[in-house]
Amino acid sequence: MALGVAKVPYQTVEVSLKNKPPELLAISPKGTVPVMQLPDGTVLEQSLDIMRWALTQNDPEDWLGADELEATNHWIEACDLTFKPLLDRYKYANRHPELTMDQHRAKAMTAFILPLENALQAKQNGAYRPSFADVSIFPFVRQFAAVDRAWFDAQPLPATEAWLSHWLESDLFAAIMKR
Ligand SMILES: N[C@@H](CCC(=O)N[C@@H](CS)C(=O)NCC(=O)O)C(=O)O
Repeated sequence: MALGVAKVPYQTVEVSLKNKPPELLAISPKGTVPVMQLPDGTVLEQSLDIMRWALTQNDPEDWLGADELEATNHWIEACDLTFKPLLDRYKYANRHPELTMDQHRAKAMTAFILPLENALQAKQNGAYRPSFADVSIFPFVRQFAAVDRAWFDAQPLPATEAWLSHWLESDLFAAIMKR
């Protein structure tokens, strides 16, 4: 989405993660995706680096908004370090039998989703401007919601649900999420 909003031309190469092509491993031995190679050969190995690079080329909607950097970093870090591991345990609960699926989900709710709901509710009363953090985080909240959509929809999370719908229904998401 950052590449899309920045209107940077790029090519995507789909790879099988079960059979990683040598061309991928040659430029990025860690073997995770996404990886971006620039025309000068520079390799960006983290999605956040790809986003930052794209928006440094062109940031028409001011997603990098320097004034909000601290809050942005807080949310991205909380998503990466706290929420993502809990999300994976909830998604693949059978691989993490130390807790039940519901218990994994409850931990993710307390640690991340409820604080996010509070932050989004507070923002609705002030000036709310979509930023880098929103786009970094909503794909993971989308995954969380999708594990048990009926359960998620029944939760009192009005701001989170509106925020998620906003991104999922955006033209930008439709343009990049080609199935
Ligand atoms: N921190 C990395 C995470 C990359 C990552 O874990 N990608 C997953 C797919 S979403 C992957 O490539 N998994 C394959 C593997 O680990 O073998 C980033 O943001 O780019």
